Amino acid sequence: MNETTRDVVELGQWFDAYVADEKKIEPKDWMPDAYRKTLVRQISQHAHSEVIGMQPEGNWITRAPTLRRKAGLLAKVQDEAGHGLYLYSAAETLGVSRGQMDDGLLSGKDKYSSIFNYPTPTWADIGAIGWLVDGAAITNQIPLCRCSYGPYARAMIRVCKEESFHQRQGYEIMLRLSHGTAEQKRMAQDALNRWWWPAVMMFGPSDKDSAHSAQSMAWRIKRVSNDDLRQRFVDMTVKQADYLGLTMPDPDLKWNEERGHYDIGEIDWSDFWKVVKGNGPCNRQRLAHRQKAHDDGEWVRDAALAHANKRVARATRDAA
Ligand code: FAQ
Repeated sequence: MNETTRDVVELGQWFDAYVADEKKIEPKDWMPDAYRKTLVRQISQHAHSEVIGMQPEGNWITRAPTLRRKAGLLAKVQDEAGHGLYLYSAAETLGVSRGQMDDGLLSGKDKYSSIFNYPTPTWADIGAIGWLVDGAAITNQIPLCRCSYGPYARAMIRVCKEESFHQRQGYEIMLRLSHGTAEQKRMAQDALNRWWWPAVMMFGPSDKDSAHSAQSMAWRIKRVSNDDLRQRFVDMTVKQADYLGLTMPDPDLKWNEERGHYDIGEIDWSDFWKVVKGNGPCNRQRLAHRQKAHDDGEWVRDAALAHANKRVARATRDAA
């Protein structure tokens, strides 16, 4: 074993013990290359999801039924932009630039959550997204507050607080619609029918097919497996649907006394992979819209950079 290899082995042992002791890894700490790469992949995908995730709901800001609903939705969509920023900043601490991440998204190389490739044809979709999509996001993100990487874990604490407000505003929309006129109840049921399975799939492939889970759990990046998170979401959401008086679009859904959980029907994984690979109902539209926003924002980036360069030049001159 040469000196360098021995150092890496020792550092690796230090890293494993440190993480096992529930201590946080910070940007300047030593970390295995693969740990860094996994974090960059997951955090940047998460950031892209927040940013692309503004589009399905943004579609309804100008058409929200009341001023109160418009203000709530506007605040929610703005929050998602903020989540994207915290997450891009967390990923930058790992040595990747915002420009590299933008390129990854816009070139189609990087993934973002499958859930944001479905359309929002009615106002009830806004209720269903808040209730189901934010509900699933919180279920996934609460354990990430205990992630071994400090900047990601800390970003998640604030994100979860805001997602909790989002989930409630969505559920309240569903409550009003499902207790409203027959037409409103029909809209709420239709939205649930269309969003349920995509929300169940958001947690990613089942544990046996999840390429990264075992290593990510060993490194304490992920704290709960995809299937266990999915089960938590199902158990919580079935009761909420009962309270709304809506029917889950799954004839095989039933309480399993022995397991103490709900069983669900078979998930159509072919539909999930079709969407993940770029062929869902709105994939192309979402990326084209993001590309246009990026192009339109070029002058803002140029102006910010020119301002920053001017400040650096002034500080250098003053210091001389
Ligand atoms: N969509 O081995 P695993 C939100 C990919 S934020 C697309 O299990 P991993 C807030 C996965 O990347 C929603 N791709 O992977 C909001 C991998 O491909 P790769 C986003 C998916 O990383 C609400 C491959 O499949 N949340 O909703 C999906 O261990 C309303 C194999 O999968 C996060 O990103 C999917 N659903 O576990 C915003 C949370 N699932 O990279 C606006 C953080 C899997 O090898 C409005 N992320 N894939 O090419 C995570 O917890 C994890 O990354 C998982 C996937 C659980 C998503």
